Amino acid sequence: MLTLYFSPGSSSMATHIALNEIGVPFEAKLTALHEHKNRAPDYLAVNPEGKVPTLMIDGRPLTEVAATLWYLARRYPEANLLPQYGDIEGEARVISWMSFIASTIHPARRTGDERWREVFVLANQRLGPSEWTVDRYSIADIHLFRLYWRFVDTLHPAPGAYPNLSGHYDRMMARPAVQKTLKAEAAIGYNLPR
Ligand SMILES: N[C@@H](CCC(=O)N[C@@H](CS)C(=O)NCC(=O)O)C(=O)O
Repeated sequence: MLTLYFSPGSSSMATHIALNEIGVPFEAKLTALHEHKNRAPDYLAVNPEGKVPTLMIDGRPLTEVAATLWYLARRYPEANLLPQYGDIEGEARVISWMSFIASTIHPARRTGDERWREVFVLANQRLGPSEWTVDRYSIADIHLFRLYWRFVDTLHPAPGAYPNLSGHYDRMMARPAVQKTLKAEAAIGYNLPR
């Protein structure tokens, strides 16, 4: 049994998209950040760091977006959320992107808008004209999309400022699993800090 602790529009959106891509049944537990539910004792017992997402796997907590995505992609290979099985270099490129996203892109928002814009210049260059981050659609695209979605929604970059990311965003938005996730989370309400 899978349970996702989530707060709309936050990092947990990436895991939520992956669950919808796979189509596996899961329980969604709202852990609203604006209500500080992530600091409640019952949630701290699940994840002492008080961050979302946490994915419970038969009662065992798995934290960190990248790990939850990797777990889902590996457990449900039929969803094709990783490069071809056995493509070691392809898998390493997925890890490279997700490490870059988690360690460079994600913390940038807290540093300030200038740094936030700067990391997406890097991501735009890194993506280049490719359709997806690594060969075919993968969990790295889901991870990247969640953060770029947040950036677009907050800073509204000028059209053409990040042409490669903008194309990637459009391709992501065209995916039924992304639409399903955005609709479900918007219906609850984003309520995210600036
Ligand atoms: N390194 C974590 C970061 C998760 C994270 O920062 N989550 C934020 C929401 S986007 C959170 O839960 N913040 C609440 C808090 O820090 O109190 C991951 O990749 O999962």
